Amino acid sequence: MDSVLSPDRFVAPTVTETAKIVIAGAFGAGKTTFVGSVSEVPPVHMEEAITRASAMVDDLARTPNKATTTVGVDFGRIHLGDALVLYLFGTPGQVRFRFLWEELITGALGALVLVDPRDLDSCHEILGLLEENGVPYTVVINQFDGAPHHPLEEIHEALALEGHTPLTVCDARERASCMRALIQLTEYLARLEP
Ligand SMILES: Nc1nc2c(ncn2[C@@H]2O[C@H](COP(=O)(O)OP(=O)(O)O)[C@@H](O)[C@H]2O)c(=O)[nH]1
Ligand SMILES: [Mg+2]
Repeated sequence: MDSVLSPDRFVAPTVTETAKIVIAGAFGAGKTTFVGSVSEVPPVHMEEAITRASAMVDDLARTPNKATTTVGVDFGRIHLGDALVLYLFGTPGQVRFRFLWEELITGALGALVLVDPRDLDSCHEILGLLEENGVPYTVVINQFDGAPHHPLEEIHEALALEGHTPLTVCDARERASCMRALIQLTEYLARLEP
C-alpha cells in the first residue's frame, strides 16, 4: 500500500489545465466501476448499503450482485498527458437524486454517459438533462459480458444522437478502454472550444 503522502497523489507541476468531467449513466451502468478503473487517487465513493426499501425501488434484476448503491458521488482524478488533469464526478443514477445531479453538472466541461447495451432506453432522461443544461457529452456503451453487441450506427440512431456526438464501447473494469473513452471525450470537447 502506498502512502497517502506518496508523490503520485499530487497534481504534477507541469499541469496547466484542469477540467471537471461528469461520469453519468443509469443505475448499474458501471459509473463507480469506471471511476475506480481510471482514478490515480483512491476513488471516493459515497455508498450506502441498499436497504430493503430501496431494493424494492431500484431495478436490481440485471445486477443481482450489486450490494451497494451510490447515493452521492464517486470522485476520482486522472492526469491526461503532462498539462491536463481531469476531475471525475460520477453521478447518482437514480432520478430521486436529481437535486444532486444538477449540482454536480454545474461547471462541468463535459460528460461521459455510460450505457448498458441491455437497456439503451435508460439513458434518455440523462441525455435530456445534459442537453437542457448545455453540457456536451459523449456516449460510451459499457459492454457487459453476454450483453448484445449492437452495431454502433444502430445505437447512434436508437439514441437519436446528434451526428457529431461520439459513441464508443468500453469495459468499465479495464483501465485502458476507459482511458480511450476519456481521451475521446476530451478530444471532442477540445474541438467544441471556440
Ligand atoms: N461484466 C461486467 N460487469 C461490470 C462492468 N461494469 C460494471 N460491472 C458490474 O456491474 C455492477 C454495477 O456497476 P457499478 O459500477 O456499481 O454501476 P453504477 O451504478 O453505474 O455505479 C457492479 O456489480 C459491477 O461490478 C463491465 O464492464 N462488465
Ligand atoms: Mg455507482
